[in-house]
Amino acid sequence: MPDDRGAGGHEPADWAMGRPRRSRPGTCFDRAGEHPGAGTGSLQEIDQSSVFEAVTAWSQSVLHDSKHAELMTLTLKHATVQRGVAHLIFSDEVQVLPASDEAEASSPDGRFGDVEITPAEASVASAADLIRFSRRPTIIVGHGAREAMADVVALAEKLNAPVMTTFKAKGQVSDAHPLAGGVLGRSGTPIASSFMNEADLLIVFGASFFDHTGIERSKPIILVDFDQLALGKFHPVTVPVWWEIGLSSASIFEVLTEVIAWNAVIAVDVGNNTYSFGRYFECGDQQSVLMSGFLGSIGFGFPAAMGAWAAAPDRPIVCVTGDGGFGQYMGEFTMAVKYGMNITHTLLNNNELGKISKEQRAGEWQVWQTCLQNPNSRMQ
Ligand SMILES: Cc1ncc(C[n+]2csc(CCOP(=O)(O)OP(=O)(O)O)c2C)c(N)n1
Ligand SMILES: [Mg+2]
Repeated sequence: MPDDRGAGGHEPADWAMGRPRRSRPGTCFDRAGEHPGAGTGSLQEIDQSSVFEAVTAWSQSVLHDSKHAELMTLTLKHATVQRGVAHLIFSDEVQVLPASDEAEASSPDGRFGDVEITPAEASVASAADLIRFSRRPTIIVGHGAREAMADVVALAEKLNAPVMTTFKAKGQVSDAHPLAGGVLGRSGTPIASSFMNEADLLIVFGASFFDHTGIERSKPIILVDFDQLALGKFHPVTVPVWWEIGLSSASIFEVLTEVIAWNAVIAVDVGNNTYSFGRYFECGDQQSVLMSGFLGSIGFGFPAAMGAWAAAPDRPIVCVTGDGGFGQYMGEFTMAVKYGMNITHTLLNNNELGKISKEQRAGEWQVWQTCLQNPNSRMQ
């Protein structure tokens, strides 16, 4: 087996990191395939392409004069986009060939379109109506929601709705959480099935309707999934919502555009969060924006908001930062509390210095030392 790096050393992991969370490339490398002795019935000769056809999303033979780096790139692209196994077949002769000096590895940059999925307004409106008129909404999460649990739990708390999981999603919500309903279905708990019986609306995130789970299909169901095929796969659901579970920055700033006061002073920081603000927030003509000159200093946002609070006592003060930038001046919070500063802070927490990760990827470096461990505390 060849080393599992692309020519030039881009590991498949780099691709995974450059992609949305849901996509994990599955790549597979195989020996044999097309070689000079092919067709002569030589030892262990099998037609690899046919054997693998049924179980791979994509399969290619690598020949001695193939564009090796490009094939590797395409393999990772297929694995990522099609979310299946992409397969390269190497004959013995090819796998020992030295890479040509001109062979250049590519990176994920420029090879994928933006895949952020914004749900259709009509779907969101129908889902919101159902939620508004339900008395006992109940949330069911599957494995597909594993990386969006903070948002799901926040929704559960807002609706005061129990959260049950499929068996595969066990542990995605802590059993110590007051709204945790445990596992649903054949491996589940009696309390979960009683929640299911009592529910007048099921809000399902990233779960397949596998029999084992026993989601009651006759109930009104809102189903959210990024996979169009998973929406209503086995039977119709009341409101299928095609959406990448979790919040997109576009949707956050769309909401902020609606809720931030017409005459607010808005202090922003530096980082991806700020670029998203620039791209998606729509300013009114009486709002003022404060930002660090040349987007120079992270940590600017919160102290700037405090300054604005002192300078413009009659105006609402809003602050938008990332977790990295806010963390730099988190101690200032004590001063804001001391003087009762009425500042509305929107913190876009991605547990990383997101802009730096992005720059590292753009420079074709490994992403390193950019993840953040944020304190898990409620401030009052
Ligand atoms: C004082 C200072 N330190 C470091 C930097 C380099 N820098 C620019 S953006 C950024 C990351 C900001 O992370 P975060 O606030 O979490 O925002 P995100 O990009 O994740 O939205 C850093 C460290 C800087 N501009 N200023
Ligand atoms: Mg961040």
